[in-house]
Amino acid sequence: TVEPLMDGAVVLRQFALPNAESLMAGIETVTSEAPFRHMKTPGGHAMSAAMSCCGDLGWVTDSRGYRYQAEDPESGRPWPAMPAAFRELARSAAETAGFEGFEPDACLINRYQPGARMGLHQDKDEQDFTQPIVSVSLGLPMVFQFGGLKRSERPIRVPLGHGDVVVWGGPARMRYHGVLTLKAGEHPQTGGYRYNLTFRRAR
Ligand code: MD3
Ligand code: FE
Repeated sequence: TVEPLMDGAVVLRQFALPNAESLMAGIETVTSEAPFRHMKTPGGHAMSAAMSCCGDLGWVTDSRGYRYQAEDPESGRPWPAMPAAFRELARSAAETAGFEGFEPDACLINRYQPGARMGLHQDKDEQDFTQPIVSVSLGLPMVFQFGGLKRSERPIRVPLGHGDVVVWGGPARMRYHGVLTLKAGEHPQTGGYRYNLTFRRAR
């Protein structure tokens, strides 16, 4: 079902459910080459979510700032290739939401353990804001916060669960967003974690 969230944003409930096993296998393959790590923000704080990336470009943060780059800074090697199952899911979700021909060049993998969160922020390190962002939730449920174009605007809360996919584009692309603190739990496919795949066109 296509559930409009706000102008430019739709939730595709359980859209990724049939592919959940292959997505989890993809996460396993990618993170065996580029292990999860807690990157540091320019302010020196460790991100509470552990991250890895795949595709031509990966998102990184360190003392120098936020950016996309082709190499994993931990190994100096290119990021692992984006698994075909990832690419195809992102493309079909975008198409279902009305964005034809989405070809992500970057996939950020976030892994949340209980207590992890992501504060309100905008995604603005990409070059083309006409391209949508596709996000896939796997494992433990969490509450997503979706705000306005200014941080001061009060966000709405959207619960997201295993297999839910959200597509953000057009007027929703620059909205502030974040996730509330993950509560402890146990999920049959992911154990004590929540994973989020975020597909982007970075360049
Ligand atoms: C709404 N991740 O990695 S994904 C991020 O659940 C990030 O891990 C969150 O925000 C997570 O940057 C949320 C959903 C998301 C991603 C990009 C957006 C929502 C967005 C860009 C604009 C508006
Ligand atoms: Fe974000």
